Amino acid sequence: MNRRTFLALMAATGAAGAVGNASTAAHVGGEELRDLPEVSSANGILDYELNVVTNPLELGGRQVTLETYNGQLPGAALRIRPGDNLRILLKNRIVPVGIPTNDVFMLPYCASKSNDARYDTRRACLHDFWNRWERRQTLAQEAIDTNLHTHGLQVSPQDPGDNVFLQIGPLNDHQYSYDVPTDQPAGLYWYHPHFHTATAHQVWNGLSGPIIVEGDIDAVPEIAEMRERTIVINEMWIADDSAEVPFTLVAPVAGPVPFVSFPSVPAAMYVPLNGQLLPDITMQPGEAQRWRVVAATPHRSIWLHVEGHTLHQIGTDGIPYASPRPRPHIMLAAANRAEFIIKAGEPGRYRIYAEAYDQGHPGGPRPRLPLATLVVRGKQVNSPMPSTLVEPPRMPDLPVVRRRTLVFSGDITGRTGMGIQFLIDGKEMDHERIDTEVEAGTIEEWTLVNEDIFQHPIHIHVNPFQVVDVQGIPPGDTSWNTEPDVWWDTFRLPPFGRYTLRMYFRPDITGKTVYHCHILPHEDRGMMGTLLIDPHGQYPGGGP
Ligand SMILES: [Cu+2]
Repeated sequence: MNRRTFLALMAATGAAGAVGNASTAAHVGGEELRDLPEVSSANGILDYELNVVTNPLELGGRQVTLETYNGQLPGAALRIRPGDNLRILLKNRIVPVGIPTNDVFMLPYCASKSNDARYDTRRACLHDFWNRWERRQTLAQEAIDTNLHTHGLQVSPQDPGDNVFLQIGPLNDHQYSYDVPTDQPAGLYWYHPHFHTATAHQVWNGLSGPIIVEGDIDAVPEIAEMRERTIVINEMWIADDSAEVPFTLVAPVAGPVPFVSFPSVPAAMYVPLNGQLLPDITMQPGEAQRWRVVAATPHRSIWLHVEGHTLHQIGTDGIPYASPRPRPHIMLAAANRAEFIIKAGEPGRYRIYAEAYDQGHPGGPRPRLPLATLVVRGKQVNSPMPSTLVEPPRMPDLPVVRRRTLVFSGDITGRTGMGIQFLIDGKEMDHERIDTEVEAGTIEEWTLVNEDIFQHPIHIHVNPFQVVDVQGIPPGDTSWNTEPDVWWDTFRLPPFGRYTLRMYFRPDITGKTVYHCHILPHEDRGMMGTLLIDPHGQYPGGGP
């Protein structure tokens, strides 16, 4: 085993922090958690350029090559206020690496199908290749096309806003302009690529960054006094040999690296915080800090624990609470955010970790994963804790105009001949189709039914929702928050379970958008549907 493989294994198993030999693990663990670079709006405008560039980086002492925003892992924090105009010029400068050149041509594609009975003639194979090209499903397109999603911002899904149907090819630019509403709740949101079929690959590269909306909760006196940390948890799948994210199809397996690739590529999973493996987070005894955490993970649920400490949660998915809610641990499924106050106890070192968790993955429970160390030392202080926060958004007092049922299912056996599939109402994503049509200014209740063994964290764009009923939580699983007044933009479906959500489609935002599983390999393999929000009085509009 060479040193790099050893480090990768240590990172993958999360054991790096336990390695005592400093010369082996000099760069893994023990650095103080850094603050991300920030850019802030001024006079109601934040104008920023995001270059999606492929460049070398160091991760845990290892040289890797990643797709990044402006060369950073993760991207800079964008700090805005309700009512701002957020302008982002996205420039696609991805250089496809790690992809054998002949993979982009169709003859090798067909040669690789020579044992497949469905491709008995060259013509059938070329036809299939053309269909995949048109459906934007080839490896080449996964490599080089991108776009941007502002996750959780209640902004228009129409150009020049949060249009996730855009396909921004190599060397192309797109000017986004998001009008953030004046009633956007103050909290943590995030940005990441959303080009269907490419999303998992790009987020495995670590392409992500936080969006902080400042507002009323920042004026709570005790909170205004606190040291604030924004923590982005990435989950990165990096090949041993190339030190890049592999360009391959994946299937779920057991072990710390929960995927196998076709063709098989030995790889490791890294779960850095703000780009650092196993950093230290230092606090004084009795000091309270405000932590904002985003699970920018394409797959893993982060069941966050801080040894010996209570997490006083003040918001979920960017939306603040009326008062802090003390919790022994907080579950962050892929894409969830949690904001909480942590008050340091006695001097010492405390483990920060994702507890082992069974998220329905066919490879079995995900093992416990060390994330960081809380280091409490220095002069004793006694930071005051707030007892009340802000007035949270309220569900309008309107009748439920429509109830719907959506069925989520999966097939990893390949028995349908279509490979691994993840479906909603029996269908794969088709961006030309309208799956669900609603009217702005109304309230609906959707019951999401899971016919699959996976948990599926379902994200709905534009409008947050409340969960009124959950069925099928696995016995003894204490990770679920079913408080009916919490607002979510992403909520997990239990395996073979269901939940009912209530959603208000805000009247001022219309257009075509999506809902999907935020386990990104599931999304890329079809588990996404389109949502058309019609203007008030024009329902049903019929068609795109
Ligand atoms: Cu899923």
